[in-house]
Amino acid sequence: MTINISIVGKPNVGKSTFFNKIFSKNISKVADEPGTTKDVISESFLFGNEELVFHDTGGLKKKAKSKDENQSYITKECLTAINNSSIVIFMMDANDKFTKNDKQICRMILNKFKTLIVIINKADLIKDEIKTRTKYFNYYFENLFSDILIKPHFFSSIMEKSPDVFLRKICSLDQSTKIMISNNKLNTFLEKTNNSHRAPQKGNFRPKIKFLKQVNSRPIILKAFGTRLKGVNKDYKNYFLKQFLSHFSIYNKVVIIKFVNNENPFS
Ligand SMILES: Nc1nc2c(ncn2[C@@H]2O[C@H](COP(=O)(O)OP(=O)(O)OP(=O)(O)O)[C@@H](O)[C@H]2O)c(=O)[nH]1
Ligand SMILES: [Mg+2]
Repeated sequence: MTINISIVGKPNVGKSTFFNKIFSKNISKVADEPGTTKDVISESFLFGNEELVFHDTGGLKKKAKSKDENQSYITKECLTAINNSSIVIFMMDANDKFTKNDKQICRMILNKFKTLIVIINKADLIKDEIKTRTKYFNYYFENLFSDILIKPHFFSSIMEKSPDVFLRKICSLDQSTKIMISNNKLNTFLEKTNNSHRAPQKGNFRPKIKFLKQVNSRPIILKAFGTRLKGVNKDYKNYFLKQFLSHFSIYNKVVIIKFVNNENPFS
């Protein structure tokens, strides 16, 4: 199987250095100035049974700064690479602040149902303690992306020996998008969740999810059937989704659960 992976992020964060590191060759031009990569550079290799195709893209800039022709070309090329990939690596500089723009880019990637891997590069240049920076980035990914389970990875594309850990992660994340979970397993999960924390009462009634069924993989979509489900509030939906993600160990991607007010899923 072929897995397409795009490496994206702001200019100069080290995308091309990381790309070259994967292939242990200087394929993509690296320079200490933003705007070095313009055209998407693609290269592939076999990792186990998988053909991994990496796409190194030019740096993305905030909309206001993207007016010039050069930048709009880079942005367009980058978006095409994202659309053609199932996995997107979003790279940041470890000393950078997490901005609204970073949030928007990650959200855009997730909304396209891509698997998102976040790499905080240049870890060797961290001025604070690594613990402080880990807390800083974890905070944003836990709080701004409350509908997915994701943890950023710190890395140094020039100091660390091998990016193998990411190659293994890519393969396992790709596998996890193909799953179809049996009704049996889903309903064991449902019973456990209902027993520990059922949806709160709305008016005189209490919603009850009675049956859970996966209707699609890539993206993973589930239907939750039950009574009075229109009364399930947003907090409970988020809670239920998070419980689902951790129970089935689904990381780095969006899962959709549709609540269907219907007692009998077969009707
Ligand atoms: N200290 C340190 N420097 C790094 C690291 N990764 C990349 N660099 C340096 O950062 C600069 C930019 O690296 P590039 O790989 O060209 O960055 P890029 O993200 O591809 O940049 P654009 O193509 O302009 O978007 C170069 O001087 C690299 O040597 C790292 O992990 N640590
Ligand atoms: Mg580059």
